[in-house]
Amino acid sequence: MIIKEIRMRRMEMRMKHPFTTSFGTMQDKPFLLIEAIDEEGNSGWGESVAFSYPWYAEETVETNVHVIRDILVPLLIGREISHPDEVNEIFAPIRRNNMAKAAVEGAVWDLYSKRNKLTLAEALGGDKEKIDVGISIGIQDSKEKMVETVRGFIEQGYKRMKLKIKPGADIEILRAVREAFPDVPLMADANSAYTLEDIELLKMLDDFDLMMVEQPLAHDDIIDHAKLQEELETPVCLDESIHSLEDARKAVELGSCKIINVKIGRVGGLTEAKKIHDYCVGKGIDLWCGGMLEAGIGRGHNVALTTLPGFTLPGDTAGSDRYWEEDIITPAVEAVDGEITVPSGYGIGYEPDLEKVNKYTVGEEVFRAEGTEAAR
Ligand code: OSB
Ligand code: MG
Repeated sequence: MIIKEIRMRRMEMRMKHPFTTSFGTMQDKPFLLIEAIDEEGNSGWGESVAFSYPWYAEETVETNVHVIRDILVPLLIGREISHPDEVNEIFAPIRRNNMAKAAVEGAVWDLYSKRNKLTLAEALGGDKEKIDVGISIGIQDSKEKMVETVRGFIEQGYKRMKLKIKPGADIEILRAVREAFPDVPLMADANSAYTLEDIELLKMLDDFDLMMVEQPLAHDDIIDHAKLQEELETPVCLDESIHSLEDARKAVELGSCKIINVKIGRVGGLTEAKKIHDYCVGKGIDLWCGGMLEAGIGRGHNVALTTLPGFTLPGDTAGSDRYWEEDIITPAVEAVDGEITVPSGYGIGYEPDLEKVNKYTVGEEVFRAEGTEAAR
């Protein structure tokens, strides 16, 4: 296939509820949608998961606009591609900027799957018809509020509860939730809010029978996480620290984690995510698919990735209604009793609803291969 045209839309949506982590509170969600169009007029869609502010990772919506427009699009446009894995190779000389790469590569994966009459899950090698999902719950104003919020999501059937924690909002909250729900699968995500100086506090996590603690220490650390894992019964899961197969290999070799949260954007796309998957399956490292508060396109990519067999634990891909009054895809992603049925349509299997996509579009740039007619 030849990528004849790439469209980059700036989107602005607002989540139903604010979401608070150790690094701050988010509700407005500016993001980018990428549409890649081939010589037959087929199109594939990708979503950038970069936020407007670099608190989770160094990329932002604006750095993604620059990198996609000025660097990635020129490398891809007008090129003959036989498989999306080639995009990973074409982008390899560009350092980092993984969310920008993933947005473009994701559009090519969707396009490739549609052209070849495959679901994206099939194209990736996934085999599940349903995926198990949990919920990520932001920091609440009080432990009572957290207990009630958890109760609501248990009633909805989500298969595990992930509580955001930070210094001052950690042990007492986990204790209250564990006492209220002695058997619920529970975990905590610190988004890098602690250091090894907090070791005594972190050891107290072992009292709550947590599935794991996610990214307790610095975003760019795998050494101290290895020291911490030595001291903890609770498995450490890495999120922010893992940007590539090489990062995963080093963390596993050092003993920095027992579990990895794979986010397509953070690792630079589905091809790299698959490489991490294959390596971790060989090493017995459990995986799950993380979330970045995505709208429907990115959510659809997450559903497809989770169908790979190594995604053994419930992920953060909740239903669209957890985030949005209306999503930009049809049908919306629906979680029933903590399960999402993988759609059977080609590509991501959720169609962009162009009326809604247009409603939330605040800008668009169109790039066309030189000397060619626009595909449409
Ligand atoms: O650390 O996994 C994280 C949201 C924004 C930034 C980082 C994280 C999260 C979540 C929410 O945990 C996941 C989701 O519901 O999409
Ligand atoms: Mg996390």
